[in-house]
Amino acid sequence: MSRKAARTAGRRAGPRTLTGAQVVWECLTREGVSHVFGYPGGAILPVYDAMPAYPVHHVLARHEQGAVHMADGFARAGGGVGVAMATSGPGATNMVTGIATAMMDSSPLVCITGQVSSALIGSDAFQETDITGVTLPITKHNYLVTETDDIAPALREAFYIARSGRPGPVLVDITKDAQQGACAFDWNAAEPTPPGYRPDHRPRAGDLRHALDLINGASRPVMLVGHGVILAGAEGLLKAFAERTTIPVAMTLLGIGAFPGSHPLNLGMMGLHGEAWVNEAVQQADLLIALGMRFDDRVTGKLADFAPRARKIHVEIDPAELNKNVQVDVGLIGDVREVLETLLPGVAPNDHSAWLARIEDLRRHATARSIQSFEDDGHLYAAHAIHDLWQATRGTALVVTDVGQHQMWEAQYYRHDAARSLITSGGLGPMGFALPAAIGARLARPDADVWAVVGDGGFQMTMAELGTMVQEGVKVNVAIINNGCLGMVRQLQTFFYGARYHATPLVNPDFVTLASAYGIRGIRVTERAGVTPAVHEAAAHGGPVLLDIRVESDDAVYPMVAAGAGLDQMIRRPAQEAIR
Ligand SMILES: Cc1cc2nc3c(=O)[nH]c(=O)nc-3n(C[C@H](O)[C@H](O)[C@H](O)COP(=O)(O)OP(=O)(O)OC[C@H]3O[C@@H](n4cnc5c(N)ncnc54)[C@H](O)[C@@H]3O)c2cc1C
Ligand SMILES: Cc1ncc(C[n+]2csc(CCOP(=O)(O)OP(=O)(O)O)c2C)c(N)n1
Ligand SMILES: [Mg+2]
Repeated sequence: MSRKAARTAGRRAGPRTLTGAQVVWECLTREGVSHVFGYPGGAILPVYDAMPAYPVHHVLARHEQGAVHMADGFARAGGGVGVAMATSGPGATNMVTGIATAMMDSSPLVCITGQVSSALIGSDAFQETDITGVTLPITKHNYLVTETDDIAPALREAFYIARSGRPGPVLVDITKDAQQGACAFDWNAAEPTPPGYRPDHRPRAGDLRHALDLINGASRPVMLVGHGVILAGAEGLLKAFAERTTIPVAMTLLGIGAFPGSHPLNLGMMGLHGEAWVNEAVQQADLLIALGMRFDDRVTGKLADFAPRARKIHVEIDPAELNKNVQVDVGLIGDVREVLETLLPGVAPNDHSAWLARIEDLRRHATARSIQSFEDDGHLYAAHAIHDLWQATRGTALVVTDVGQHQMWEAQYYRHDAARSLITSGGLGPMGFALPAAIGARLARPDADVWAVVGDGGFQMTMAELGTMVQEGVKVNVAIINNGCLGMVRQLQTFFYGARYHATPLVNPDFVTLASAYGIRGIRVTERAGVTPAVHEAAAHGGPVLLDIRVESDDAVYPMVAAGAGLDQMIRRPAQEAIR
């Protein structure tokens, strides 16, 4: 069915008789879904069989984990809801890592699984897994649908819940007999009315006044900006707020891009691998204004020592996050965009030049220890490779990272000016995220220059998705930061386990040859001078390009706050002489 025909069908009055499988696609079409990422099997086959009549493009992943990460990357890049689909049993259980990833990072997904027929439920039938039971703690909500009539209400509610309030993944498990049955399809009657679910919160007037008093009276304020600002689309308001108040902005890993990286008020990333001056500023601040971030333990370090001199304001859409980790003076429950809109007229233009000068001093001091200021000693360091990738792409790429050292170096050395230009898994941090999430991101934003920056370990967890990339004709460039080891874990062994490197060295395949097996151009880079030309070659090439960037393995991400230490007790990079 063409898009036009589908729209006409949508306007047709009165209920029509459809199979459950057709209802699934009707609902997806009416929800505006353009792509579904999935993998078929017996229990979901009625749905797949009905698919061709609908204007939705199905992307066949190579593994259901990949399908969910693709849907997640699609949602994070494009701002809509990502949709993934799988069969019962192993198909559904393979989705678990992807669903948990989306849950931890508040990413809106609808995952649809087939289930054995309702008469067989509980009989240990072939490929029967209680997936609603399995995913109960890792979904925002889930449904087991055993009646054809219930499919449309469940799916409409699933989309509503996934995208409203604090976004998150919702799973809809549909038995095979419900897919095969028939019902009178009535879109309007399926309007979502989930009982007890109230995602619309507004802060109290008294709390707003209190917040304004604190903001207007602070002399060493810092804004802590998180993913919620991007989810709310509040970047413009944040910039106006920061510029009017001249309050500097620190970002969480997932908040990167919410405020332009090149803006003079941008401090950079805070946290256990945050920049030294940012953590020091947080610790010295007299006011923290936390916007759409959840005080993750990677951000706070030892809670008892966190920002001891600061009053704290927390703007947050989920009441459960308020005073969960950090006790605050003022909690403003609501959408950060609406809250900033309300606060903006009441904030006084301010001059914090003395405070900004003090932070600038901290920054100058820390920069002397940055690897960027070290002269080239013939080794290729990951930080240099990422810095050069940033320069060669003029900072305009949409970068999707995996998990590990390269992820932290990307956050430190690739400067992001736009929201949704860095996609990374923060809360769960599953290796294998980058390649499939980058495929989803590129499908959501076909004009973006998408780069997957991935470790040699994580790449091998989902590298089969190169097949999806080729089958779909998707141009994602891949930069493998190849240090020959599980770098982030090796780093822990270096510092805390007497440099006993058990189970962290990797024997890798020849990634360039591997790429060629998929018909993908591969380029090996072994010295710093090779990075920029390789990035330019990738940009000029019509299809995807894979760079195997061989970097120094004996390196660590600095600064580093050890587990249980305060945010200002950072292990710093030794001076250049010391590492020679
Ligand atoms: C190896 C590794 C190292 C890491 N090191 C660091 C580090 O050094 N520094 C760091 O910052 N992170 C680090 N992380 C990431 C960290 O674990 C967390 O994922 C991250 O700090 C969470 O950022 P966040 O709170 O902004 O985003 P999320 O976890 O996505 O939380 C967003 C918050 O915003 C709220 N929200 C959503 N929508 C709205 C809205 N419309 N209005 C208001 N509120 C809203 C949500 O309810 C939620 O509380 C690391 C991760 C890994 C894997
Ligand atoms: C699925 C999964 N297993 C284990 C880990 C623990 N872990 C975190 S980082 C890391 C090493 C990653 O190595 P690599 O992908 O090569 O990246 P590097 O740190 O070397 O840049 C490991 C094993 C994880 N995050 N995810
Ligand atoms: Mg590695």
